[in-house]
Amino acid sequence: SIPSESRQVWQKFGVKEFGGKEEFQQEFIRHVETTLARSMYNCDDLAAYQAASQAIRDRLIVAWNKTQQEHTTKDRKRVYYLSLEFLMGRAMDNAMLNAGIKDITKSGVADLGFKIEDLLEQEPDAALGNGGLGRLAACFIDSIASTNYPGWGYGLRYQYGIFKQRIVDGYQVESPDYWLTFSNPWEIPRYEIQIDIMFYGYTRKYTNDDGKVVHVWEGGEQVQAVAYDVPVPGYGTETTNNLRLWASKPTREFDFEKFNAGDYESSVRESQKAETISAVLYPNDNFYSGKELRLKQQYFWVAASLNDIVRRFKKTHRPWKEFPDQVAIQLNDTHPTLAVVELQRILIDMEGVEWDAAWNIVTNTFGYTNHTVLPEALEKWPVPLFTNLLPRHMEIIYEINLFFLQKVEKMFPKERDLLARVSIIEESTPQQVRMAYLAIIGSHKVNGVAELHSELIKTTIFKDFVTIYGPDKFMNVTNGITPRRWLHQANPKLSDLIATKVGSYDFLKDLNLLKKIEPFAHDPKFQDEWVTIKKFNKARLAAHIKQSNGFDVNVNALFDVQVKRIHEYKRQQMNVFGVIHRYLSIKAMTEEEKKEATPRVCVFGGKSAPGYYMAKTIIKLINAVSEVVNADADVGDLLKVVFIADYNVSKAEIIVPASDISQHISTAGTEASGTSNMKFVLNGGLILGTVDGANIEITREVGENNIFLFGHLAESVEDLRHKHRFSDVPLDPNLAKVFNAIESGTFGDPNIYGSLISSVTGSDYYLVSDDFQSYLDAQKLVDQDFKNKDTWVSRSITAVANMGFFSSDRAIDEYAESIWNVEPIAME
Ligand code: Z16
Repeated sequence: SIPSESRQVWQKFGVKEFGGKEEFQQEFIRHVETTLARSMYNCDDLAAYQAASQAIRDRLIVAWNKTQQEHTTKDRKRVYYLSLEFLMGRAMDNAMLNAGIKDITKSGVADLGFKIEDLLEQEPDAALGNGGLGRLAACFIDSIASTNYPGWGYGLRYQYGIFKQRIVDGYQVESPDYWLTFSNPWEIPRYEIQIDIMFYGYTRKYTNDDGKVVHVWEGGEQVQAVAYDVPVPGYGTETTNNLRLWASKPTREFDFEKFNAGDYESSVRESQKAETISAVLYPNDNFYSGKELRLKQQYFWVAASLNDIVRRFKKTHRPWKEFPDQVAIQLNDTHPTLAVVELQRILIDMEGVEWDAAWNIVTNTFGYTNHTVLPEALEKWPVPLFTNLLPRHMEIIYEINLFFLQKVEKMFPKERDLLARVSIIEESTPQQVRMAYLAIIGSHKVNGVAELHSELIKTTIFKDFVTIYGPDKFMNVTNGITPRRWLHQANPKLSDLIATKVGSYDFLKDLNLLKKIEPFAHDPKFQDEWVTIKKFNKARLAAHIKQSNGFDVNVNALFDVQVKRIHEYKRQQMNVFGVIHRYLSIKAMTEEEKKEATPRVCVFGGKSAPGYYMAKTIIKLINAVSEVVNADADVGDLLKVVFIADYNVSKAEIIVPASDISQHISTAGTEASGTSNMKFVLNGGLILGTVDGANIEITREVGENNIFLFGHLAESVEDLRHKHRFSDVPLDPNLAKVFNAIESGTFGDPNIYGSLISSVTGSDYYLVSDDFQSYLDAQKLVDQDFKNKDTWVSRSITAVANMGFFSSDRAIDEYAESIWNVEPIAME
């Protein structure tokens, strides 16, 4: 630490946050001329983006330093959000808005000859996630900072984010997303924070001088974890939290030996192998694939994070039993479940804590969030693979399981089957480690992400654990979204309009204040402004479509949007079948009837996992339908079909504010929550959806007149599936017409769609046929209601006014209060 006489010099020259426009410009030019070694003669948009982001970065770092110092000094409990995905999107606009410096920078760069919008476009998305789960993590860390909680995110610094999607001949083609081509101004490399991580090797035990049995794990391969810190600025607060992402690097020892022996090539190969651990994000959403590299990623990230957390705790010199008073760790899905085992290992093997005391600490530290009930998404690792990669962890899991099963047997001595059902080890060939069970047993709270979903996990996949632990261990925290990005940033005009009625921008911190616009739902002037903004946002999307797809869409048409990962359970196939049905209806219309019809633009977007054949077929069908429909002169403006390639966070910011209707039409009981449903409604679009996930709570908040619901309820799904399996269920007649059109070659070679059609005509697992008529009825209602502009806009306003509950700030407060037991720290 610095001697006190030197501190004065430090204080005199300590970096301050820039205040006004001129200070920003000074910093901007300094970065152009020194950081980038350029000048006003060769500064293009990219260089200007880089210079502006450097200036903003400096400001964030000042606030980051101050926050971290404050949190360390106050020494209160912190929360750590462990997520294998953080789907952050772009950082610059968010940083400016949260720090309240957008006006300064905007006019600052304008004076220097640049448009801020052009600079923002230069930034690549940080696309370190697949979909809802990753974006939720991004919204959560924004809320944790904005509500002044001391909290860090921990994740992996993938060199390749989710793949980029192009459409070639109607098919999805993937290419790598190497997003770090230009240095990333939003990260601070911490080369000094290096943590050794081991894989493989063997275990051995010995009795030490005190007669204690000590377990050692040794002889494995080593890699190093290097920290990269991403500042997370809160909105309207100086609090700037940290997202720490780990990158894998070879350890020095590991290449030295071979290098010295002259075997340069293989020494380099070894080091490249180490770097592959954090190289690429697995591109599956709601699907588990048991690859060894994925388990390596999980352990690498978990071990580095826990080492970091434990090191920070040890600096406080508290006894171990106080660990849960200082540390809360949230497991975002089962991906970080190894953390439970790793903490137990650190405590018993490295720190000499007794098993029971250690296990108490562990279970009081962790909370586990479940995001799905789909069986194909639940992680199970084959015991042989696990034992080979992490031998000591496997031993500890056996111990955890043994103690747990002994407890269960004592509680329910007569229930022999129960033990097999709840065992962490599934007795299959090979045996499997059930990660969700391990996460439940290792946590003090387990939560689902919307009410229905939280009920479902208690009555289906985790039923036995409710019997064992009682219902209090299981709870619901309905997901939320950050209104900063999803209203203020994506839809600045709407945010400004709302502010005129609320009287300030306070609704961005207290979203329930949106209620204040409800009295204006029928106010003609307010309605007018509302409609004008929606039209502006539709025109902005239309311009994007023109640029990316090459054709015009009518902004007066109803914009009907379904953008999300492509998955059979999300039922994009039902949507496109509905579009075909609409097309066939239009073809059968008289000119008189056409005048009465509501024109539609059907927008699709989303990525398929590269190996997901059925999802890829759905994309192909959407594009085939788009080609035929858009070129059909009989149809004209009545129907346009658009597939927007490479759907990502920054595209969502353009698409979401432009919807009149968005579709959230999963088979009831399959979508845990959904979060884009919240984003669309917050931006004045209405939902066409099933009684599933958060749609149910959105209905409760906005009122059932302001949402279009259809389809069977979750409670009927099992029976319906049973009927399909054991009897002949006739195909819905309208769907039959659609299939006839496809099979007769209306959309090209019908063979392409054979398996897609037979998935419905066969077992129809997702109940497309069962829900189809109800879906068409709801669509018809949408068409009719959209013609009544007055009621439509008042419904839109009323819906937005009642969306306060869906702020991720509310979700974070619930986690903080009932799971983490952490409190906000006001900055001094
Ligand atoms: C994911 O995005 C989700 C669940 C899951 O098990 C894995 C992934 Cl990658 C999604 C849910 O499907 C969605 O309903 C939910 O809103 C989201 O997680 C956030 O909870």
